[in-house]
This record gives sequence, C-alpha cells and structure tokens, in this order.
Amino acid sequence: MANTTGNLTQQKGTRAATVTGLLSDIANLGTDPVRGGYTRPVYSTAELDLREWFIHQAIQRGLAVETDRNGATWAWWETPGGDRANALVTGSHLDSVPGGGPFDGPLGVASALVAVDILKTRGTVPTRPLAVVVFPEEEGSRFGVACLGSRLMTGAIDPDKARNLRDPDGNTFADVAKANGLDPRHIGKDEELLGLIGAFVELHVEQGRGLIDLNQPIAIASSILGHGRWRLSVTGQGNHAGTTLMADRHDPMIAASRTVVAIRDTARNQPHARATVGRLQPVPGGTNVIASRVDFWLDVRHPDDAVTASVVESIHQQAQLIAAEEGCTVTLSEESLSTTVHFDPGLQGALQLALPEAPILDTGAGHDAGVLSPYVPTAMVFVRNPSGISHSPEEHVLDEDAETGARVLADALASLLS
Ligand code: HGY
Ligand code: MN
Ligand code: MN
Repeated sequence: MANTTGNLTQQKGTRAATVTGLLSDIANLGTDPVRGGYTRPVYSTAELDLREWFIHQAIQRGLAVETDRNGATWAWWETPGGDRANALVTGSHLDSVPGGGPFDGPLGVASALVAVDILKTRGTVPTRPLAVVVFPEEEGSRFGVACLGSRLMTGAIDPDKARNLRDPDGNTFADVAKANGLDPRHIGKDEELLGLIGAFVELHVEQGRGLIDLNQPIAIASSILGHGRWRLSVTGQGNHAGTTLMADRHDPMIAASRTVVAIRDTARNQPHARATVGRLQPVPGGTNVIASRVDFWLDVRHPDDAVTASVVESIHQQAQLIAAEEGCTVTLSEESLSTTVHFDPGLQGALQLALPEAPILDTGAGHDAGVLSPYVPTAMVFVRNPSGISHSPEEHVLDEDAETGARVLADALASLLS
C-alpha cells in the first residue's frame, strides 16, 4: 500500500493537496531497476498498489468509489440528490509502458484529485455529478491492446477477443481479470455506465515538444493521430550457430532485421507517417541458436487512416518478399487499431473559454479520451513536458506546471459544472 504522507489535511477540505505531493506518494511503486523509470503493467503488484492509493485518496475526499465490470475504478462526487446522470468525468490511467516515465497517466489522475480539492475549497456544489475514473491497461503493455479498459466499456473490442488475449507469460486476460475480482463473463460494453457520461476531460502530460516551442504550460488538444499495432511473425529454420554454414541458413532474425529497416524507410518516405518496432522476440532466443521464429510488433501512425492502411500494406508486401529471399515465411496480424480522433468542438470551445491562453495542439499519442470520443463528448488538456520525451524515464513535468495543470483542470471542470 502506498504511504500517503502529507495528504491528511486536505481531507477536511481546508486546503488542496498538491499534484507533486500526490505523485511523490507513489514514486516508489513499480520502479524498474533494469530499464529505469516505471514498469506498472495492469494487474501487477505495482498497479494494484496504485489502484489502492487512488481509492484511498478518493475516499479521503468523500467520493463514492466503485469498480466497473471491466476493471475501471470510478470515484463519484454526486449531486446533493445523489444523481449520476450527465456526469462530468475526468481522470486517466495508472498503468505504464515498460520503463515508462512517472507522469504518463498518473499526472492526469493526481491532477483530477487535486482539482476536486480545489473545487471543494472553492465551495463548489456540483449541479451535475463529477467522477474521476482510472481506466486499466491504457498502454496495452501486458495484453497487447491499447486502451483495453475503455475499449471494453465502449464495445470497441469484442469481449471474446479480450477474454482470450494473452500476456507474455501466456496468461489469458480472462484468468487474470478473474483473479483480480472481475467476472470475465460480464466484461464488455457497459451501456448503462456509458449513458451516464455527459463529457470526459482528460489531463495528460504532453508527449512532444509543442508547449516547449510555444513557451506555454498548458494546451488544449485538437486531435489524436490514428494509430494501430500489428504483430509480424517470421518463421525460418532453427539450428545450431556453429554447425550451420551461412549458405544453409533460413534465419528469421535476418528477415526480421531487414524488414525493420524497410519499415523505417517506408515511413521516412511517407510524410507525417510514423512507424516503430520497439519489441522483437526471437524464439527460442539462445545466443548460440539460430532462431526458428522471430515475432516483432509494428506501431504505425498517420493523420489519414487510409494512409496508415496503405503503409501497413506496403510493409506487409515488403516483409513477404524479404522473407522469401531468406527462405522464411511471414505472417502479419492486426492487434489494435484506433482511427484518427477529432475532439468534440463544443467541449473544446468551452475549454478555450475557460483557458483562453492555451494553444490548441494535436497529438500522436493515443488516449482513453480518444476511445470514448465516438460515444461521448471528450476533450484533453496537455501539461508541458520540458524534455519533450515520453515512454521513457526522461519524461518530465516542472512542479509549477503540474500545479498549474490541476488548477486549470479545476477551472475547466468548474466551467462545465455551472
Ligand atoms: O501508445 C500511445 O500512444 C499511448 O501512450 N498509449
Ligand atoms: Mn503512454
Ligand atoms: Mn497515457
């Protein structure tokens, strides 16, 4: 359980906690001594401890805490009449990529808690319910599908496909979810809960340099680049590294490596495209073993979904040619796909009225707010990241910008609560 020093006073509503104080509470959860940064996969000990921390903080603020059928944690500040319809929802995620930074996700959750404090210290009486939500598996780092929790809630993923997702150790999502209190038979679209959400506003660390270059602490998001993930598996002939002549090899590592370079070249030649291979797994993975198979994962993003599809198709064709030249075979399968998202103009306009100084920026990073956007009005607020780097321990937010973000979120929520 995370310690919760320095936050006891705000439970009386006399003063708001600080974002940096809340983040320091969890700074020791999920640290990764090998990669650096944080590794907090969904339903890991660290992520479960983070959920407990959030629940404790929410209860301290008098919020009613519930976990939904898909594993998201909700903290409700109900209207005096106990109503939950047309709820204004904020929040983010607590899971991380392997070796991630401290802000991607937790900044949005901590800022939402502090924004509740600020609204309470201002004497706000909600005219519509306010909720803080923590969506599970936003990064898709354990089960391979980004924003799994929000995709399940909205019906954006088939529950059977979700139940059968496997983590790198072969555990199914159904088994892991069941071991953590969910009933796998009941995961899937939650019409009732979705129907309660009137708007969703997510605060997130900026994953880029827009605010640095504009010398501004806060931005309002305009859109999210369409993006997807595909798994490529190259199969060759496993063999002994010492007894197999080079001419006799069908080495999938060579085919995979050539394909990775072809992926880079293809994206380089397509304006605004981004293509990444950040994960590659040879099987069996022995130093003195020619691999029999190499699995690697492709992340492709582009503002135009048709271009994303054409880039992937081109990569698939090149992979097949390269595999054939190396005496191997290759398969490509889609693991998750998010089309380009344009946030709700009305909500974005309301935020602009509340935050007139904030520039409007697009983002190449996916978010739960993007998954929700076809179903409810959604918006995002970004906080400056002086390093411009994310999905890395070098991700950073200045203390004063973190507090500004929470205050700005409170202002934005206040403008939507009145
Ligand atoms: O991958 C993304 O864009 C997000 O950080 N999940
Ligand atoms: Mn992320
Ligand atoms: Mn994130």
